[in-house]
Amino acid sequence: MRTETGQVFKLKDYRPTDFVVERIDLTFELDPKETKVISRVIMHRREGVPADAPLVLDGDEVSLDSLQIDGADIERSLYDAAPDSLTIRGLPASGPFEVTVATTISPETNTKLMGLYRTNGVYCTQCEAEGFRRITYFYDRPDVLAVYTVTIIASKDEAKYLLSNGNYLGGGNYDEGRHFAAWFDPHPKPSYLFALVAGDLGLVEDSFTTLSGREVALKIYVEHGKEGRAGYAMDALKRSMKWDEEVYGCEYDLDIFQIVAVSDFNMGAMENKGLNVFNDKYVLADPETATDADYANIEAIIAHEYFHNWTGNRITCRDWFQLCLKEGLTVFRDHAFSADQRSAAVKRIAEIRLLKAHQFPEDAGPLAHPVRPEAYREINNFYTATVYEKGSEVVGMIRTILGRGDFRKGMDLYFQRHDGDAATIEDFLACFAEASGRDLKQFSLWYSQAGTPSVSVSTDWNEAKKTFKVTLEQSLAPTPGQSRKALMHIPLAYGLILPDGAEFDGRPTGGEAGGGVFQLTRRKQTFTFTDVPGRPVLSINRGFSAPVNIAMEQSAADLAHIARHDSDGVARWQAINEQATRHLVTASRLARDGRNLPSAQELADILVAVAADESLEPAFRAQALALPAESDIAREIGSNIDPDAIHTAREAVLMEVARAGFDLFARLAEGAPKGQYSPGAEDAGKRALAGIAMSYAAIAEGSPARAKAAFDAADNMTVLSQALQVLTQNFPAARETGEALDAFKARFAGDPLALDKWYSIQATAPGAETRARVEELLASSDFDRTNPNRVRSLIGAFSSGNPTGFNAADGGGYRLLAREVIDIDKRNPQLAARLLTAMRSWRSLEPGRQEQARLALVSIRAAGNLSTDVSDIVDRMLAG
Ligand code: B3K
Ligand code: ZN
Repeated sequence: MRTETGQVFKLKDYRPTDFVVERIDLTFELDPKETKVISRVIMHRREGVPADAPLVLDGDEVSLDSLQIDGADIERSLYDAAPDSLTIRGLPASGPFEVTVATTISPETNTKLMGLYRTNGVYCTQCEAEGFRRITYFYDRPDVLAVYTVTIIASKDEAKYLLSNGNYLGGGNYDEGRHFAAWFDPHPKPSYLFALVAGDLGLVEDSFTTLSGREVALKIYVEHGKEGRAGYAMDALKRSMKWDEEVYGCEYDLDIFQIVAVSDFNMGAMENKGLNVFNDKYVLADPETATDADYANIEAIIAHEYFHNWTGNRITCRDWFQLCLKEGLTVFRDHAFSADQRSAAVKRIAEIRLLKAHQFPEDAGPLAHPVRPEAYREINNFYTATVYEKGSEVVGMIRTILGRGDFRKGMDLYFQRHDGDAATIEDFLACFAEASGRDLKQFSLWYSQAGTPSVSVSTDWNEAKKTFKVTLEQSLAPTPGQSRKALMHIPLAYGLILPDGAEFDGRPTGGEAGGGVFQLTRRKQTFTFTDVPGRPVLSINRGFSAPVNIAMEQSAADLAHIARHDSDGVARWQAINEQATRHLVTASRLARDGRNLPSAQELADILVAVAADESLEPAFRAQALALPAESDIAREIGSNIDPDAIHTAREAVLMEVARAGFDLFARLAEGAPKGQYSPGAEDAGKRALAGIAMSYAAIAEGSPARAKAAFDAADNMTVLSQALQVLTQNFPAARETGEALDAFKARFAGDPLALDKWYSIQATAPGAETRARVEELLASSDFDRTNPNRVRSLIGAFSSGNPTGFNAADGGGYRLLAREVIDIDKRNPQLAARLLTAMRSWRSLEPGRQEQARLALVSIRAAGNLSTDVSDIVDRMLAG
């Protein structure tokens, strides 16, 4: 294990390398235990660097076999080889030279899934962020761009396909039973984009003709027998390629684009140049095994990785502090793609839900960090909702401030000016400032200040003068390492909805507010509208134009007015969701204090009316019916949280809504499309509405019969897993008899991805008893602890998707997670650290649970021998 040194890397310490890499040739002789890697690097000393400065390359658990300079063995006194670095002295003061480094690595015993490893007999790499240094000694940092040639030699039986980045050069027989292949990638790239895959795989092929007529071969490699499940991914890839040409003018730039699906992968996927490697969960789909949500994820992630070709690969990051430069921007692009392919409003609602569920708690707790962090101990811990999701929101705000035209000009300038660069956030912002003539200095604080700003909103209607005033006041609470905050530039989209439902279109005085957006730049600003014909209702932060918390006393009648009349579908949902949240927060507080719960009749009426409104698209109605999750309610309450009280309150509301709309729900539950399954948004929306209606109807009936019937009749995974979920989570008796669970398990015994759902559904059954079931599943012989998807499906689902089970008052859930994190950390630190972040909001729990959580965290720290990944998370969570 890499020793934890406590070393902190800082943005302000950035400096370029002493040597400039020109090109690299890699040769791999693959072997499960002893893979030989030869790296030949041509480089030269950077101008101005002292002639005695040594070359220091990165390594991680690598050992050196031999080292040559310009083909000659180097004197022993001129280099030091440690597992984590290679230092070479006496290199030429000027002119190019060649460094040849030979290392041996063991893919089979590489359980961290970083560098070169084996999954299901397939050799595969993951190099972002710092995995390349586990293959050979190199300048493993994103600002070192080089042209790569790669030769792979392997046994023909073991590895039919030998793949790397770029275009195929050629290959053939090598020696007894072995063959080789060579690849050349003409686009200079950093080492984190290097990839190699070798194995016996099934292949699905297609092609795409680019805007300028270039024919690109498209290849998706999957496990044998799963070729039939790659069709949707291929289709999503072609749509992505076309979309990027149409919307951004970005064309693909190699002769071939390849995707490999593997079953052991630490994250979703990886955008290696021309050779994306995917968690097979985000490639494989057919109606029988994948849900509508799986299809939507596949579409989004295929697009995301493909879009990285321009935002990430052609223009990469200068250093890892700039991670959001590629991630936030690429998420922004994949969101826009999905919005275009599906319903934009429904897509945006899902994004808002996700942002609030994952990013807001991160920003409010001990792991809060700016979108562009300024320091890290372990970069892998910064692939966060803040960098990705908030990073995307920040790009969205640039578009809101500039308008679509200037935004596009800024993007064009960015592509044109920085193609081939390792760029920074400053470079990015400068393009928009130049293209629009706007000063984005204050706006740039979104990149450096952590925390979710709050905006308090008050309004004042003067009936006599027909004026309407909107006063906005911003604040931002301290976050770790940032006690004082500067004022932000917050673009808040708004609308004034008149009594008759029409929108008032006059402009206010008091600040910039063009295009229906208040530009809040001072602490407090009042915008005054005149000649308003009647008392308007303010719809604020429409479409969630800024990732902020809005504090506003808005009456239920006003929210209902927005929900009915707002021209923006997202704003209508926001108003409905706000009403539901308010009610649930109040009810949860009362439940915590042991008081009677308030009637939810008013809320139920609103939800039932929306559900019944056939002028609205089914997917929207489904979103409106989905009450805020228990974790959403906890986030809104913010402190002294009692998950059991929240659960009780929410269950009571579910029951009231279910009873209020029973007849409607029973009818809607039958509304799933019949016949041939289509994963498209329209049918998916109908299934979503039918699914949630079925769960309400079953709740109202208090009987599992309806869900069991749905389970038995299901002809696709969306309906099947939804039914199993209702049975298992709402009807403990059905869970105990295990009839449906057993049937599901037997049916999908040979299908790990489908079986993951079986684990998750059980792990998220509410109540303290679930922990015992999780322990049982953990102990069963078919639970594979080395497969990240499986681990996440059980331990991850339990700890981040089961508020009452995981937060059981006796602290048993925390102890379970601590024990597993300590164990997993020995093999796969990244996975362990990620699981542990489930506890990031521990300080907002009521005192008893808080103490149990603290003890569990302390026990992890006390375990010793932790990876940098886990100790960084645990230390930050306990700090302060
Ligand atoms: N860039 C990769 C993530 C790499 C994570 C490294 N710990 C996937 C993506 O965001 O597209
Ligand atoms: Zn990405």
